[in-house]
Amino acid sequence: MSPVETHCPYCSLQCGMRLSGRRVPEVSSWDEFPVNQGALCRKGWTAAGLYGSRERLTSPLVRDRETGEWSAVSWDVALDRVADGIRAAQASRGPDAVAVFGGGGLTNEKAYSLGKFARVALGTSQIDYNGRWCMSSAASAGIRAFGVDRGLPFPLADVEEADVLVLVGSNLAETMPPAARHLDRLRERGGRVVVIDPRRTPTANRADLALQPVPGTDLPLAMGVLHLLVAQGAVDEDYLAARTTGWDEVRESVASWWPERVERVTGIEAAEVRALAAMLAGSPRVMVLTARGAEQHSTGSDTVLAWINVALALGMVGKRGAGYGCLTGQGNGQGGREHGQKADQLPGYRRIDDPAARAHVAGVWGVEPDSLPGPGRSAYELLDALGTDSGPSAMLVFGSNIVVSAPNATHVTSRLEALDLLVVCDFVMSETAAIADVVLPVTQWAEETGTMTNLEGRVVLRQKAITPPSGVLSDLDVIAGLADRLGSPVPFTTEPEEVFAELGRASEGGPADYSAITYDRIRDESGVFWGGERLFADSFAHADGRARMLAVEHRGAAEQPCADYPVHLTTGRVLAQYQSGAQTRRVRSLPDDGPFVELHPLLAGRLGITADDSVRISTRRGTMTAPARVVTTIRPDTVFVPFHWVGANRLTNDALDPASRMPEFKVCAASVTAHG
Ligand SMILES: Nc1nc2c(c(=O)[nH]1)N[C@H]1C(S)=C(S)[C@@H](COP(=O)(O)OP(=O)(O)OC[C@H]3O[C@@H](n4cnc5c(=O)[nH]c(N)nc54)[C@H](O)[C@@H]3O)O[C@H]1N2
Ligand SMILES: Nc1nc2c(c(=O)[nH]1)N[C@H]1C(S)=C(S)[C@@H](COP(=O)(O)OP(=O)(O)OC[C@H]3O[C@@H](n4cnc5c(=O)[nH]c(N)nc54)[C@H](O)[C@@H]3O)O[C@H]1N2
Ligand code: SF4
Ligand SMILES: [Mo]
Repeated sequence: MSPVETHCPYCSLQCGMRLSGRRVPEVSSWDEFPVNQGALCRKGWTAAGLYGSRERLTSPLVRDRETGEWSAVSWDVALDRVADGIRAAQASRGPDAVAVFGGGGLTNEKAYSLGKFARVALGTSQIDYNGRWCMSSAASAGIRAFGVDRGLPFPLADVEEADVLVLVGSNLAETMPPAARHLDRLRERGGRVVVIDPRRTPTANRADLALQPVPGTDLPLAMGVLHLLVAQGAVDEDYLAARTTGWDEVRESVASWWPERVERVTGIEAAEVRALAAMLAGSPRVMVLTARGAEQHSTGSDTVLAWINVALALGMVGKRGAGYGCLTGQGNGQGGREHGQKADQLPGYRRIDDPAARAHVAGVWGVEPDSLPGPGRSAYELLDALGTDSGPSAMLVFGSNIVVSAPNATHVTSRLEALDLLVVCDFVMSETAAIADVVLPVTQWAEETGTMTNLEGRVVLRQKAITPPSGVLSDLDVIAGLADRLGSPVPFTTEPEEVFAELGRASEGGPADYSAITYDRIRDESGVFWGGERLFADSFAHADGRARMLAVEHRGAAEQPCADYPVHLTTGRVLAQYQSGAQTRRVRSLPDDGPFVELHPLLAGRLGITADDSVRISTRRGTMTAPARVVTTIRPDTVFVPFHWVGANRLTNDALDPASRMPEFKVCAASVTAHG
């Protein structure tokens, strides 16, 4: 049998790979696929490891609440039980008594079906997903500034053509390693790389200028850079006049951000701020890319707007090898936010409160527009409301391990436990599945077909390569089975290519229009970009074709260090683990060293901590202990904990960005002490 061309089960690069084998796939390279050209990171090479795992779920399970015991049941029994629970909840408290929580790792077909299932079969407004914790701040800023949200509005390889690349809060050498080659090529060409991160990461080791700000201060840094660009006469007035609105207010807003003030707020020396501005001022092609370091803040969307203002002021957006982009994170981080699993959204990136959008989508679905619910709660607000008087009493989870990855996780876990019914679809017993009432075992990655939209807006096809074990069904089967039991007014198809065609019709005419994309075209063209390869060359997506420059203000992190909690805590990723670790912690060939606390020798010395000592770290919300890693690469006032294991999120702050509802994963106030 010839190998199947498909894509990695993990991040938004969606590296192409070939799979052979019948029950356990074997990974080999697919050199012709343009995004990664055969390169994979360690997680990609070992992705098949999950198939040998004894922890694979192959039977529906129900848990006895009294004894905590699990029993294996048939699919009919399990789905009947879920449908009964849904009916009971909705009978007493209305359609919104049932919530749905989706994921940015789901294929477009699943995300679309899930959104339709919630609105049509359940009639609930209460649906949102983990992408709210991923790139929602950049999405909200992109929509406001450009009128459309596509993570990178150009192919990733354009990065190589920049003269200066500014990475704000991205550690791509560890989070999308095959992408790091673009940085190397850019530098070989004589271009320069700037990395802004409180830690000197492997990405920063590839930089010509590495700035280490206090966490949560990327916004005033951008203001300071723009202040200097104005002072130096480096802004492109012709571009601003022809292609933007709002420049006067923005110029005014940066007037008082002189470098010494920036230094006081960000901890970056005034001379370094000047060095950055000078580098940008003289460069024909400047590209700014943000990632979670800049975005996962209660000020995240304004921070992105501040950096977009820098790129616009230099006249860079729409120019090849320049501009602004967000490095989306999850496998389908882009497509997952386009087709309706978001609380305020219908397929095609349409708004659920737009009457024309409701009429179009209802027409495709075969229901009355008035039957569709309105917008629901955002991810964290939804979790926070579970089991309360006004919140849902039942929830279905598809593709998220909330217990590990939600902020203020002890509180969130208690909300999950307060539900009358928690249903989790997964292929392993994740920490969230472990507290569910019903666990439904689903097919994974190489066992099923579906499309993903990568960080460039390129729609790619994951093709089924191996036979699933008996006893599992796909998420699409689960959705259709429940819709049927609940007496849905319209049927749900389980054939991915048919679902994709329907998604195309539902998205037609919307901002993210997939109507011209087919599986065949994806196969023939190495993926298809929605909206075209490069956006913004001539105009932006607002009605007048202009970008909006929006003045923002420095507010700072929601929680500032104080006598009791004197250091900044930030969180993030390591190369060998993925997200909540539900998948990668079960791949035996990947190192699973457990969590750690990264801190500077100056801080460690003051606290009497040496390498590998057990450290207790506490915030207003919780405590964890982990071994110390004493490194000179982090700011002395900041500690870092990876979030792939239970613990980090017991500490994190649930303060939300007012526009995107993104929680402040990347900064809170903590105390650190030697433990035991
Ligand atoms: N190995 C691995 N790769 C992944 C993932 C994974 O779990 N593991 N997940 C995927 C997903 S979903 C995502 S969203 C992406 C995320 O990709 P990245 O955004 O690159 O990853 P993070 O580690 O969350 O954050 C990046 C950096 O932000 C820095 N940082 C912390 N606070 C601040 C701040 O206030 N300002 C600035 N400028 N920087 C700050 C951290 O030190 C960290 O090095 O990775 C994707 N790829
Ligand atoms: N402190 C801190 N917390 C964070 C972050 C941070 O930087 N710091 N980052 C945030 C970000 S950017 C993200 S994206 C989230 C991610 O965090 P999670 O939402 O927990 O994401 P995953 O760990 O990918 O969880 C996916 C779960 O669904 C299962 N799964 C995978 N594919 C499928 C599928 O197709 N169908 C079904 N039914 N199940 C599937 C997996 O086995 C796993 O249990 O974490 C957020 N939490
Ligand atoms: S970079 Fe991302 S998509 Fe590529 S192999 Fe690694 S995890 Fe998979
Ligand atoms: Mo993410």
